[in-house]
Parts: sequence; C-alpha cells; structure tokens
Amino acid sequence: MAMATDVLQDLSDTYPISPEQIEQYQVNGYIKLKRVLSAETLAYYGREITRKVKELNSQHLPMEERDLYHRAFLQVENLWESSSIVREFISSPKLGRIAAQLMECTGVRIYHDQALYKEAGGGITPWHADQYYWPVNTDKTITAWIPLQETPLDMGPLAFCPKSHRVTYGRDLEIGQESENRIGEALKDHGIDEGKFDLGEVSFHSGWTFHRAGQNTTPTPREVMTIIYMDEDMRLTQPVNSYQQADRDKYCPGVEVGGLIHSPMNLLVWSSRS
Ligand SMILES: O=C(O)CCC(=O)C(=O)O
Repeated sequence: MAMATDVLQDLSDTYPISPEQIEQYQVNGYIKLKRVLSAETLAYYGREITRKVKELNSQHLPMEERDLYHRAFLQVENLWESSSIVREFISSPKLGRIAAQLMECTGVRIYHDQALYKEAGGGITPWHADQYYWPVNTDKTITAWIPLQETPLDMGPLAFCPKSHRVTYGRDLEIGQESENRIGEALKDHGIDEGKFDLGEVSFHSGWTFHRAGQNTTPTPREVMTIIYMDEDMRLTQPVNSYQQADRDKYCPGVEVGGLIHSPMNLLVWSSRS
C-alpha cells in the first residue's frame, strides 16, 4: 500500500526535461515521456479518480444507442472541485513544471481537468484539435494525457499527427464523424504516431495538434486522466462558438474578455515567478 507521503513526493519531484525534448515538443506539437509517475502514484490517485468518474458520470445509454462521439469515452470534468485528493493530483508541481518548460513559458494555470474512460468495446476518438473549444488568446495550451494503466494499441492509446499544430485546415471542425473524415483525409500524407503507453508514461500535446485514438477492443476500460494547462499569462477572447461560451462560463467565471484568466477555477500550479 502506497504511503500518502511517497506519492506526494512523486508529484513534487523534478522530472528533468532536456533542451532536445523542448525542441521535439516545439517541432512536433507533442511529446511522450516515460516514467513520469510511479505505479504507486497512479494506483493511489487512480482509485479516487475512478470513484469520482462512477459518482459523476451521466452517460448511461447502451453503446449502440450513442453517437460516434459518445461511444469514444465517458467524460467527466473538473473532478478536483469535489475531491481534495484529485486536487492534490492535478496541482502536481512536477507535471506543471513539465508543461511550462515544454511551452517555454514562466508558469501554468489549470484550464480544467477531465477523466476520459474508454469503456470495454468503446469506439474511436475522432480526429480533432482541442483549441477549437477554448476562448484563449495564444496557442500556449497543453494537455497532459495520463493513462492509469499500461495502454496497448488494442485499448486505444492517444495517437498524434506530428507537426499538425502548424496545419490550419480543419481547425473549425468540432469532434465527430466529419472531423474524423475530413481531417483524416487532409493529414493522410503527414503520418501518425500511434503506439502503446507504458505504465507511468505521459504525453503532452499542444492545443492545435491534431490527435485521435482507436477503439478499445479489450474487455478492460482504458482509464485516463487529463490535465489541461495554459500559460499563466493567458487572456480570455470573445467566444466564437457555443462550446467556447460554455467553457468561458464553466472554467473562467467572472473573467472579462481581454482579462487574465485567473479565476478561482484556474489554480496556478507552477510558476518560476513565485
Ligand atoms: O482520450 C482520448 O481518447 C482523447 C483524448 C483527447 O482528445 C485529449 O485529451 O485532448
């Protein structure tokens, strides 16, 4: 049984990031890093994350009655608000520091968290870029995708199109069948980096990087926690679609257009200024 002090230490330790890894992230728009978190840390926080997913999940339709997007995963957002254990996890200085270093910014705040559990028999995650959904004024956003178990190809690990954060085609598409078809077609000559994740491996992808995931054909759920960070200096832009308006209301309460996004929802988890 892991001791709370051991796992807390694991969340605070420094994970060294080399200049080559920063360059790799900047060029490709994502990076996969091995041995970021220990098996004990993932088991300890994973238990609580799974408990919260079961408590808060509102998707109860059988798979065959759902549309493509809702077959991809159970999606539960901002677990940290009602769990001090999840709050501890998403406040990890180790993960925050990696995010800031990769984006080459002085610090990061939380935009939001979400658990993405691809159930046994769950469908594909269609091609998309996350920043379509976010009313923010720069591209300094990054998602830590943290599998809670080893994730082989048949469980549907996250896959990335290298360098696609520089591709502007398809940025106006919401996730679904159309994004899967049109972005998949547009990127077919760019290649796809699709591989398993070891236990403890974490990927970081930029808000405009196109990504997808295959089906989970195993009998075991693919349990993943994600933390979405933004530059500590990020400002709010006028929402340009209904999703951005909903995000503004949920994740940036009280922030004016043009204002610094530092509402009580946006925990400052790592900064070299403080
Ligand atoms: O977990 C998945 O299948 C998709 C994850 C994703 O799209 C994201 O974290 O931005």
